[in-house]
This record gives sequence, C-alpha cells and structure tokens, in this order.
Amino acid sequence: MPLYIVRNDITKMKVDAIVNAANESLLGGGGVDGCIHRAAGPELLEECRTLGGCPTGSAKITKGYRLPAKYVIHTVGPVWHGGGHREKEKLVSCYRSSLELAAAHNCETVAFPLISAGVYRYPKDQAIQVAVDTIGAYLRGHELTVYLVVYDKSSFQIGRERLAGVAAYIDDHYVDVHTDAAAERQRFAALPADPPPCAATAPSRPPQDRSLDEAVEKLDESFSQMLLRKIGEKGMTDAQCYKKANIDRKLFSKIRSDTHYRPSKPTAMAFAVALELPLEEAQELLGKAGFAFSHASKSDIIVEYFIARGNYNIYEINEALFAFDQSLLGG
Ligand code: AR6
Repeated sequence: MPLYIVRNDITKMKVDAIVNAANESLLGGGGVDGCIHRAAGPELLEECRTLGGCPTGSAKITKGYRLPAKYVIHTVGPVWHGGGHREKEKLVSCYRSSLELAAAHNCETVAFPLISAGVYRYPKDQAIQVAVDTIGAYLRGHELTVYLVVYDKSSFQIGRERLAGVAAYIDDHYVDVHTDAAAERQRFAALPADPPPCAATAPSRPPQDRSLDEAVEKLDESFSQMLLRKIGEKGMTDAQCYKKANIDRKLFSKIRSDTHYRPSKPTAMAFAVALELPLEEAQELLGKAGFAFSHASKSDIIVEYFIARGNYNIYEINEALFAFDQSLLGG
C-alpha cells in the first residue's frame, strides 16, 4: 500500500495512529512530542505514566484522546552522536517497531514525523532516507497506508547527495515553457489516434501475416490491457505490481475491471516504474493513457532521470518529486 510524503502538522492528521518522537521517560517534552501532548490533552500524559518508559528503538501505544487519530504510538529515536553509535540501526528499529505495533492494533493508516531529526540532531537528509527506505521495505509485504509528515521544507535540501544529480538533470533538460508547449502539442499530434474501443473492429489479416496481426492487436490494446499483459510478461503478481507502484489496491481493482479505464498521468507513470520499463516502453504505456513524457514538465524530467538510470525505486522518486514541489507518483 502507498507511502505518501506530506507537509502538515501531525496532530491534524485523520489517521488510525500517529507516531510520536518521544524520549525514554515517555513523559512529554518539546518538539512534536510537546505538540502531540498539547493537542491530545492531559489524559495522554496520565496514560503515559502507566507505561514505565520505553527504551530507544522500541515503541509503545496509547489512545489518542482529543486527537483526530485513534492511537498514538510513542517511539524513542536515537540521539545523534556522529553516526558511529548504531544510530541508524536504532532509527530503523523505531520505524519497524512502530509499524508492527500499528499492524497489531489493526491500523490501516499511520502517520510518522521525522523521528530524531529535531532535538536529537539526526541529520535531516539521512533521517529522511532511513524513513523512506524502512517504511518502503515494510510496505512491500503489508497492507498499510503510511504518511511521512514533513513539517519544514528545509528538510529537503536540494544540495544533498541523493538529489544533486536530479537538480543537474533538470537544469540540462527543463526547456523554456513556451517553446516546449508547442513541442508538446506537436508530440501529441504525432501520437497515433485513440484506438477503436473494441478489438473486434480490427481488420482481419491473412494467417501468414502474424507480426502485422500482433502489431495491430497491440495498437488496439487499452491502458488496462497493456498493463495486465506486461504484469504477466514480467512474471509479477498484481499485488507485487500495485505495491511497487505505490498504488492503492482499490484503485488497481478498478483499473483491472475496467478495460477502458483512463488513469491520471502520475498513476500511469507509477505503473511504468513498477514494471521497470525502459524509457521507450514507458512512453508507450503512457501513450495508452493519452500522455507523453514532456520536457516542459519538471516531474516528467525527474521520473525520466530515474528511469534512465535504471532506478525504479518509487519511494526515492517520490522523495525527489516532493523536494521539487511536484505531485507524487501513485496513491
Ligand atoms: N508535526 C509534524 N512534525 C513536527 C511537528 C508537528 N507538529 N513538530 C515538530 N516536527 P523532534 P526528536 C518535526 O525534536 O529529534 C522531544 O523533546 C521536527 O521539525 O520533535 O526525535 C522529545 O521529548 C522534526 O523534523 O523529535 C525528545 O526528548 C521532527 O518532527 C526529543 O524531543 C522530530 O523533531 C526527541 O527529539
């Protein structure tokens, strides 16, 4: 199920559980901990007093009281001491323990702040990376929707290593909007007209003309048909594909059952990424939904950057899209 990166105050999130970046006493503090206790009311502290604290890397659960969230999962991140004191291992454990606790309480939606990235001084870029990688890995095997709540935009510094290449690629490829709007129109004009709605209307071919038949069949394929064919060809299950695409199971079912479903561009791109299609094939799949990669669109260039490098990690792609204020893929 999907991972969304959002900018918000976590105390406002209407989810089953929000995660608190607490300290080992679980008796409140500053930062997001202070915000959560203020919004939940004094009953939260009362319940926290009964828990007997929590070791670093673990998590404990309470009710949400006056919060819109049903539960608060309190986890204790590591204090940053330079990186040589198993900080990463402990931070990974915070995310895992919190997710497992959420699942044990039948939560379907969970929101995390960037644990340890404030008072505990974990470098923000590395904290985001640990969060995205750990949550992403967990979601491959579980049906849960997770929100990573980023409070301040400065958490996403363009200068950092993981995004530096993306910034340079955008500089090289982002073309003047006016010039490119014309190019985009031309590109659309060059696309084949929408295929007829039903394969039965395709002209019949002599049996020996197999390859032409196949070509015509492919032209007639809808987005949904092409998607399902490619899932089969890649030997993937539906679930593997929609999870890798950061797509909700319900949306996938809709696409599966409606041959003529027209997805949004981010959804079509998400499937191209999940199927690990090279650029040309990705372009073909997008074309089935009536879209094309455009150098007038920063988000297209960012996705293209990752595909061209064979990096099909949708969470990393979304991290970059978020950093550049673009709509995320999937979801
Ligand atoms: N919503 C979402 N994120 C927030 C909010 C909010 N309302 N407020 C802050 N953040 P921190 P830590 C972000 O310091 O580093 C407390 O005193 C913030 O920008 O809250 O794990 C505890 O009691 C930052 O990116 O947690 C502990 O003693 C992230 O949340 C200690 O701080 C985490 O920053 C824990 O330190």
